[in-house]
Amino acid sequence: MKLPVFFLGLCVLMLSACGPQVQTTKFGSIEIVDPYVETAESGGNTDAYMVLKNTGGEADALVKAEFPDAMDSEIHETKMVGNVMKMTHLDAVDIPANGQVALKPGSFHAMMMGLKKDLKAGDKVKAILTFAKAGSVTVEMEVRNP
Ligand SMILES: [Cu+2]
Repeated sequence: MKLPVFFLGLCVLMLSACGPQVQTTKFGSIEIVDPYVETAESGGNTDAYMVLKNTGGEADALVKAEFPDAMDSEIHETKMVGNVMKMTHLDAVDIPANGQVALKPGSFHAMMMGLKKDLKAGDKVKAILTFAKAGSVTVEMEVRNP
């Protein structure tokens, strides 16, 4: 029976041809690239990730990430301390001039705390990102499976 293999091949082709475009929001000299959050249940917490690019000649910093769908939120960094993963609360994530910083699993993230609803793969959540110099911008983040 060769059919399943054929369908699998077809799916892979379709994914590569019609895969989602990387979402980029330009905001002054800041670019917010591919923002997403991980699926989670109402009442729980989840992490938001994105790449922040700075095309300007001055350093900036992400100082706040607010989510209407969460009771609270904080900027965190996950670090290995010995062989234990620890999260520390940060006041800001620096974005170097003409550089970029990645909020990604095992590193910087914005944490949505006390979700007001289930976040399922494919849903969108709003985030209000505040930068020290650029100010505040609202972006939509896609919900993805971890
Ligand atoms: Cu965290």
